[in-house]
Amino acid sequence: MLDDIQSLRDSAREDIESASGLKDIHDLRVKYLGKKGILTSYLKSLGSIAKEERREYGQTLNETKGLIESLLNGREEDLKSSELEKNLASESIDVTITGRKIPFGHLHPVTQVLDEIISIFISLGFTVEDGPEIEHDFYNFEALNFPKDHPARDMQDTFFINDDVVLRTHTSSVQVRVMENNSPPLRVIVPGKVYRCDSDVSHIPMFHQLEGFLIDKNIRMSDLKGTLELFIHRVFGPETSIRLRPSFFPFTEPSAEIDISCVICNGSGCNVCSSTGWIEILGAGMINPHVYENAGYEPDMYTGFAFGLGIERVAMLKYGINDIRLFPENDKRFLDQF
Ligand code: 2U9
Repeated sequence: MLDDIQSLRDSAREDIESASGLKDIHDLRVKYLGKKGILTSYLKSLGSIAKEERREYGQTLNETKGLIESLLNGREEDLKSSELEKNLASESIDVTITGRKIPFGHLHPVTQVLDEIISIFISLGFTVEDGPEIEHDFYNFEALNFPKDHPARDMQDTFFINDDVVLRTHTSSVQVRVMENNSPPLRVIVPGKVYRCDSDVSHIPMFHQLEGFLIDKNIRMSDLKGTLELFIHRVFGPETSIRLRPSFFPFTEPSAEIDISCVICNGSGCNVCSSTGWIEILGAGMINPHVYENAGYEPDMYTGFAFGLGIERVAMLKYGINDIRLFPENDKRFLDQF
């Protein structure tokens, strides 16, 4: 019996010394110490040993188990550290290689221009308001002095939800809501999406607008001109000239289109300004007294100016873009340039 155990020890030692990897160690642990392992089967046979020999035999088996375990653990450690040495020798890190650049995203060019314009008006004391894009006919048209069946409604290429509800064609609808809930003095801008059924190189069915107004006592056309000239100088530079041309909007009287000297050719004439030297950039005017009445104001008490501009149009001029449809297309090759 004891001879068998000695030869078990010898064969275990030989096996463990010739193990060449961690997988071998695992297999040998199973072979000798596993549930069905050689040593385990010896331990199970203890019961059949004569009582007087059992104690010594059991003790020898336990010592053998301890020996095999420590041989396995020792060899395992040796193999692990030689594997580590091997890896350290073969894997090297070159700390002088330049790092890989992580590409950062950025805001959409329309958002960049919108943010710039909003911050200019905030610096002039205007507050920013927001409102529904699906709007009642009253706020989008009626209150802004577009009576039902008035031809001026045709200018707006409206998307109808039903006879009384539309996708807002301008953000001025929000200003009517502001007037209903507040008393002058008011200095408000409303940036946001608007919808018109139109599509070509200079029109898209959803675009961004910023409409603004200022209402107080004794506000005059010169206040309108001074404010918008300052705004234009901040966006396009102080060398930019402006001119006012008479126009018509139902919600303002008198009304004007505001042109800037061409930012491309400086007024000498190019295809962007159709050789006129001027580019139309804003609509504006003094708020029509009917709008005050519709909002429940005393029409003789206040005066005010209002203005509106398309954000994509400003972005096109700033960046020299010739097709407005590029903005909603979201082609990364286009967007990456801003
Ligand atoms: C209230 C009363 C009047 C806002 C105004 C314009 C002139 C204008 C256009 C510019 C280009 C819209 O995006 S665009 O097509 N806007 O010309 N907007 S005055 O007038 C208001 C606003 C609110 C209560």
